[in-house]
Amino acid sequence: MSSFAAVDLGATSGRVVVGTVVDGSLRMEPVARFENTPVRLPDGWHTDVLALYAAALAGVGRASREVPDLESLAVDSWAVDHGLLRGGRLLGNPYHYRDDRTAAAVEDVHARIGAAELFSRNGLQHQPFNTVFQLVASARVGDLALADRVLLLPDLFGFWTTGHEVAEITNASTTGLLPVARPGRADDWDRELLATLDLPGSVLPELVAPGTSLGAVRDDVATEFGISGAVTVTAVGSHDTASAVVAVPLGVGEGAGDAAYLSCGTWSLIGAELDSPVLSEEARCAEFTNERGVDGRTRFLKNVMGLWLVSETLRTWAKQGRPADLNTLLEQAAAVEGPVPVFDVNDPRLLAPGDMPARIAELLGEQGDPVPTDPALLVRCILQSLARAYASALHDVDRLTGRRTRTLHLVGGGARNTLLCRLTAEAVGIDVVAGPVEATAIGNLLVQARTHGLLSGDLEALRRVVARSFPPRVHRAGATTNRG
Ligand code: LFR
Repeated sequence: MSSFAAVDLGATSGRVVVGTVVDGSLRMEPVARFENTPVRLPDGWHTDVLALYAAALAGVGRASREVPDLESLAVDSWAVDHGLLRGGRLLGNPYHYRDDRTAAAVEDVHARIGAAELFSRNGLQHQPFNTVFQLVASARVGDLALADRVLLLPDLFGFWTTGHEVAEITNASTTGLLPVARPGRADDWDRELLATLDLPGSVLPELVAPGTSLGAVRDDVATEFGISGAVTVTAVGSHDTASAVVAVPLGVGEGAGDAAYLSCGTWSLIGAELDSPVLSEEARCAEFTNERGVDGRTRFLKNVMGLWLVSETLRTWAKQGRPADLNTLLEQAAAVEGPVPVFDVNDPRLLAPGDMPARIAELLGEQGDPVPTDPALLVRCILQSLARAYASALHDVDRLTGRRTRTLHLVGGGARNTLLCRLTAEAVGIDVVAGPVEATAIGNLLVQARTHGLLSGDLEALRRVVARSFPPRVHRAGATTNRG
């Protein structure tokens, strides 16, 4: 019975999860969990990629010893971040996307190509951290000229473990340097855009689709981490959101066009799965993105700031010597009665690491609202503000696509947050179907299992496996029930 290891790198932690298909259901077992803490150096915020690699591979080694028939591993992570390499050597610790070094690069890029034209080429929501801006920032300080290769983080792991340099296409679509999908046109990097921005196209590797086998784990890696020599590395939807969307039970028991998703973790990605991108001026102005999904689908969605607002608030309190327990706060926040002030969670001032309560207080102050001093009240204010943003984004999804959403699937860590699910159901006014919590790891495992012949069929077939294996919890505006 073959097993697969998903290495899922998240904003605050990474994990290795082993999955097996038994009687058409997916069984999962966590084997390792490790911290991911961005490190602030004098030149900015960085990801400690070597620590992540060592912890992830140690986890795969453990899986390989405990599960003798481990067939493959696959890595997914957050998007846009990358390593610069020369002659196969990593040139430095990758910057973290929350670092604000790209401000001047955004201006440089827009001086050469207007925001509307950029959107018409790459279909992406403007984010100052999109790889295109990061690369221009690296070029400005001379770093890019030292590199002969740029690898997004999961592809960097793929290179270190197999020796093959590729760019998996779902994650490549978040760089800003890949043209939107057009029927009948082969996929390639946007060479014209690269030339316009004076970026060397030669640093970008060959594109591969999810479901491509990258080959066996290198002997030296297998020996170092105690991984069986038979284990291979598979490219899946290596953008975590792409893998999460695979595991949304969309269209199971409902009309395909009736459902939207909210992948809710550090970020909240809310949108619909479409056959082709929406490139209207309205979509650009509403800050929607068209990212590539697995099997050529389009992830039409909006990035909403997400539970980062809560985690960074807790981190701030801990640094100030006032640590708080999230579960207790959520219980207290659920009991809050009466009106709570709300703020714009998408305000760019909330993006960078730092004192989150102070920045929220500033936003509330600007609109003349009282600033909650009680921690539980602040948490309630954040969750209610998120729910309002979800309702507005979902309204835009319908407006921009001409669909009418009747069910919202909420997957990821946020599905565990009953208060958030309830507030979301109240704000959007339709059923919120919560789960699976581990959607990203599940999507990663399902694509591996399909690549290696344990499952077959389209995404709908994979989603039926999800629905069978992980019954969701339904939140209605006034009540919560278990389904399945
Ligand atoms: C979610 C995510 C989002 C991306 C953000 C930054 O984890 O991948 O999709 O916009 O992180 O990379």
